[in-house]
Amino acid sequence: MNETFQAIKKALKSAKTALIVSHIDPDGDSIGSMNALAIFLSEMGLTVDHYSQDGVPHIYRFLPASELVKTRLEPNRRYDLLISVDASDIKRLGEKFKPREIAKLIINIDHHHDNTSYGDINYISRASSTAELVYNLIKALKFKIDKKIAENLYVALITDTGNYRYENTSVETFCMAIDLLKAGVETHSLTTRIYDTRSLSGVRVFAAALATLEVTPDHTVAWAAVTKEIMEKHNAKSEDLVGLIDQIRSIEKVEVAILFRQDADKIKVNFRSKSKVNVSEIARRFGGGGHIRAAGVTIQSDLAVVKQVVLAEVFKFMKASKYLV
Ligand SMILES: [Mn+2]
Repeated sequence: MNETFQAIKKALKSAKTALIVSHIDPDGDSIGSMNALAIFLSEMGLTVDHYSQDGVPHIYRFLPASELVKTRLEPNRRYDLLISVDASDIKRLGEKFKPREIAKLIINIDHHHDNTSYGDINYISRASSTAELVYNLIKALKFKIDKKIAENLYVALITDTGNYRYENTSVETFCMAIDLLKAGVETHSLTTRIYDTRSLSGVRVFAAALATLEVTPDHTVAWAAVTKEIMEKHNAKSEDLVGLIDQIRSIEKVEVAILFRQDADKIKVNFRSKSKVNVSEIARRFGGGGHIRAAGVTIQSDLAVVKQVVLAEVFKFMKASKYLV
C-alpha cells in the first residue's frame, strides 16, 4: 500500500465522524464518488454526512445514497474528517463553505491535473474520473464493493468518460467497469437512465440553444449562447444543458466548442476541445480551470462582453501552436 493510502487508512481509523463534499454545480463523477464514499464509510462504521451545496441533479437522484445528500449543514456541527471529491480548488466546494472550520483534517481526492493540493492528505492522480480513485482506495483498503457503491461508481465513471468515448478511457477504466458489473451493476439500465432519458424541456432548450450556434469560417471554433430568456421560456435548469457542448464539439472540423450561459449576473463559459487544444489553459487565463479537453470559468459581466473577450482569446490561443497538446 502506498503512502497516501496508508495516510488515508490511518485517518479513517481514528475518525468517528466524516463529511463528504462534492463540488458546486455537481456532475455525475462528483455525485457518484461522494455517494460511494458515504456508503463505504458508513459501512466501515463511521457516522457520515454528505453535502452538495447545489443538491443532486435530477438525473442522479435515483442513485443509492442520493436521497441522503444534504444541501445545508447544521450550524456549528464539526466533523473529525472532511473529504472533498472531484474539486480542483477549495473554492469549488462553495463560496461560503469553510472546510477548515468544519473539520480537523481534510482529505482531497481528485483527478484534475490543476488541483491545488489544499488538503492535509491529497490523493491526486490522473485517472479517468475521481470515481476511479475512490475505487482504487476501496480496493487498497480491501473492502468489498457492494451493488450500491458499484452503481454510484459506475455512473461516475461513464459520465466522466462520456460512456468510454473520451481519451481518458484506459485499460484501468475497463478493468474497473468489469469489477463493478461483477458487483451487480446492470449497465443497460444505468446507461439508459443517464444517456437515453431526456426531459421535454431539456430537448426544447437544446433546440433553442443550437439555434444560436455560430462557427468560424474555417469551422474550427463553434459556440452557442444560452440566455436567461431561453432558459425561462423553456422552464429549463442548468442540468438540462448537459451534453449540449459535446454536440457542438461533434461538428465536423470543430476543434474548440464553447458554450456561454447567462446565470443571474454571471456568464458561465464552458470549453471543450476535440484533440489538439488544451482548453484548461484558456480557462485558466480567465481564472477558471479544468481538464485538457473540458474546462470552464464563470465571469461576472455582460454576455456580449464575455463573448467578445473569450472568443478573441480563443482565436489568439489557437494561433499560438505551442499550447496545442
Ligand atoms: Mn471528474
